Amino acid sequence: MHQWQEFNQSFKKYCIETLKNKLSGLDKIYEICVYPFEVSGKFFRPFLLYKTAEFIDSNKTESMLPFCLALELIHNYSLIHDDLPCMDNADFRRGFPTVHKKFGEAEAVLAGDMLLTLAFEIISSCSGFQPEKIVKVIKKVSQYSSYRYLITGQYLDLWFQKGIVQKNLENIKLINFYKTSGLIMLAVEIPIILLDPLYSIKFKLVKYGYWLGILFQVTDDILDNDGIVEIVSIEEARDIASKIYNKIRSLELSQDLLEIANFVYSRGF
Ligand code: GRG
Repeated sequence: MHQWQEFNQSFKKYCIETLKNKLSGLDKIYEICVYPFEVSGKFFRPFLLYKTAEFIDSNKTESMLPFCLALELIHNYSLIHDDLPCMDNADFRRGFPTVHKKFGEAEAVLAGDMLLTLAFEIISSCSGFQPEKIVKVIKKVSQYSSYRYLITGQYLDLWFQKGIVQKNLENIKLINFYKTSGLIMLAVEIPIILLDPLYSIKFKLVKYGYWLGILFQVTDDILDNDGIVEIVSIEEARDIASKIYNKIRSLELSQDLLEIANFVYSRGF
């Protein structure tokens, strides 16, 4: 998607500039914290947030950038911590050494802590919205990044790996949902809170975020040949992906939001 590439170019600059400002005078800390943004990923969640906001109110997209950044900060924190030796013990991410491989384990723990907390400072500093709405966003981001989804998902995954949680399809689906969907649902639900669309639109968008999060993880597992694909065949996983994709299509949202779903879906084929 051409628009996505354009967004990514300017958004990457925005992320790096903001980190530079926030961490000015802390050169070594900045070097560590900015590294995941220099070797950046797809910026899927920020782009989704931006496009959801555009669908609701095309005049409000620029005011969404701090929220896009906050989501990407939280996403990167979760990846840095997930890669640690005590978790997934990964040496590479996005084709580059992981943060702990490049800078050390304690440094990586602290960088993750820095990005997570910075996300909340950035959200709470947003002017231009009613304070009640900002508080609502902070509450939702806190819940989805912790006990509701992200951290609970990580606990379940840890216990799944240790054999404490049973290895079956239901549990894999649950773990995937918790680990992946929280931030994707936030990308859709933050603009809903801030821009207050009509109830009928809101209802469809919430469903879109829910199904897109699940689709994202199913096709990620197909790509990586793990997760759900350890329990069901690739064909069955693709069948699950197709059913979810059809649910998203039937929502009849905008062409742009459908194209995002197309991107996610087609990764699995
Ligand atoms: C709080 C330590 C901790 C973990 C929370 C998010 C998470 C749980 C673990 C990270 C690893 C993982 C399998 C996450 C699932 C979500 C996922 C598929 C992440 C990759 O997202 P992409 O493809 O990555 O958007 P890029 O590199 O493009 O940013």
